[in-house]
Amino acid sequence: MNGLEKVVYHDIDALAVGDVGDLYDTELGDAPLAARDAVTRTVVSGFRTAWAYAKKMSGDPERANDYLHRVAKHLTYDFRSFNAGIMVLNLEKMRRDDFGHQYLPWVAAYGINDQQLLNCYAGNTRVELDPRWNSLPTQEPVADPLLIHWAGHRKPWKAGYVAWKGEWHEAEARLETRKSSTSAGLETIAA
Ligand SMILES: [Mn+2]
Repeated sequence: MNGLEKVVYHDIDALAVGDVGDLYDTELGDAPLAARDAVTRTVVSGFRTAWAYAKKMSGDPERANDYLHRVAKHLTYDFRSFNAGIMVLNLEKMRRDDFGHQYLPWVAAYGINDQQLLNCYAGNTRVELDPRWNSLPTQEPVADPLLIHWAGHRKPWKAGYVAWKGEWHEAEARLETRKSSTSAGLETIAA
């Protein structure tokens, strides 16, 4: 073994309300990662999203062509896209696939983002994560979340309504209490 075998990736616009240790325990088998299905209609089909990215490269048709060929060569069939905000990554598998050399350069070569790269890499070989581990209150009705992820432009720390905002503020308040008790503790040590 060479370093960590797996890791939980967690966006900063998200709040764990369940035990992330349970998320870490997700069985990955030989899949490169676990993530949940995309919800937003425009990114549900992996191939459709790849075409949308290629369209953005229309000023450079050679680059767009190269990108689409790479995707089609790597993934035989269309696949359901996933949201890359919360993932369990199989680092052992990604090292074996030489992800850093074989796939990461696609970001610079084609101007795609992390989510698009990981979708092109994993295709339909990912493990499906319980959507409650990546509940998306800006995109779907949410009940019983384990991890709340405010994807998109509406954020709980900004003005204006967004569902489950109260949970964010409660967590913020808990953090403030912890901060003040920690500094009080440090003062006691200093004294
Ligand atoms: Mn996010």
